[in-house]
Amino acid sequence: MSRLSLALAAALSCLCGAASAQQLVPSPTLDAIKARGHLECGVHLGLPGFSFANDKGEWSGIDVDYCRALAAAILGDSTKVKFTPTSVQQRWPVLQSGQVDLLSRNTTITFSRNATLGVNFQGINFYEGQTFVVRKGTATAPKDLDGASICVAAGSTEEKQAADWFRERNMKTSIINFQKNDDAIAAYDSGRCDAYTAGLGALAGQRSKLKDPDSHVVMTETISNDPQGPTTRYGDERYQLVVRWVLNGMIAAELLGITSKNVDEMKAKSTSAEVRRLLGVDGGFGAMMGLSNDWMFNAIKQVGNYGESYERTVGMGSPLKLARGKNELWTKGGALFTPPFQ
Ligand SMILES: N[C@@H](CCC(=O)N[C@@H](CS)C(=O)NCC(=O)O)C(=O)O
Repeated sequence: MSRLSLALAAALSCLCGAASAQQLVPSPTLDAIKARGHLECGVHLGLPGFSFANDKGEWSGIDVDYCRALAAAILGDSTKVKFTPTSVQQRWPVLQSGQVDLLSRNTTITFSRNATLGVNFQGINFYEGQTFVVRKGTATAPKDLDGASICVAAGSTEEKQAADWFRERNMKTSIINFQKNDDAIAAYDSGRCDAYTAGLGALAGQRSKLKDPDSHVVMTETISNDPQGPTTRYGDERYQLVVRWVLNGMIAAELLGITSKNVDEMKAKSTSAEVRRLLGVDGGFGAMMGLSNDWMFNAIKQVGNYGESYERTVGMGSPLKLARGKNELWTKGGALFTPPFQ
């Protein structure tokens, strides 16, 4: 190649680099978050392990952690989040109206929600499966519930799935729905229903809401596939990209062995191409989304990788003591997956 064409190629590649930095599509949501200085995160009303506020109003849980990681990625500070509790019904208008920037609230990804509610699902942070809690000695598996009455929160995936599951099996089960979930639990507790249905992970924490938790059992068999994850409104692709890739980044960090404890060392010393890109040493991935290149470094340092968050909130380091199961990395037999940081 002549010296001239080499020079031309070099000039063009510089131009391309510069052009891509300027070609950021507008993101009204990211602009609004930066201008107000905090993220608005819609969570559950109070579900131990997922999103739960203690007496001091401090939120914790796997869904809460995800919003903290997103705030760290966008604003550099995981504490810059305001949590808005939402019920099964309220969550959609709260998101659609722009009152929150996203839902991180045990919300199942389904076709009809995606197609008709103007919402997009940005990945899976928890594989849930629906089951039942019953009084000890009355039933051991869902198939034992013929003729039973079942309390459930109205407007939930559980309400529809229970109806489908029992109808498909010609079982005579009556589903009693309640506008408020805590009313459904209370009705079950007072003996109005033979069972209460919700997710297995949700029930691990909700069981503590019963007057005498030890006289009830949560079934181990599940009747559904309930993948849950962060949910955004239609529109604003660049913001959606950030929401999706922060979750992917937490999963990738676990896969690559990066933790909140070793992230400084990994950033300084790792020779892995993917680690270096994830932590902003190479590649300029943050800038491609209009963020600091430290976006995932901040999220991992301040919140941790997916596994750290899981253990602390719903796993063995928490009162729920849920095994990883499907929520284990796909390389270790689970279903938790991330595309590459390339
Ligand atoms: N995965 C379900 C979860 C719905 C849900 O939050 N259900 C119950 C049980 S975990 C609940 O606590 N609802 C709170 C409420 O609205 O009162 C969905 O997306 O519909």
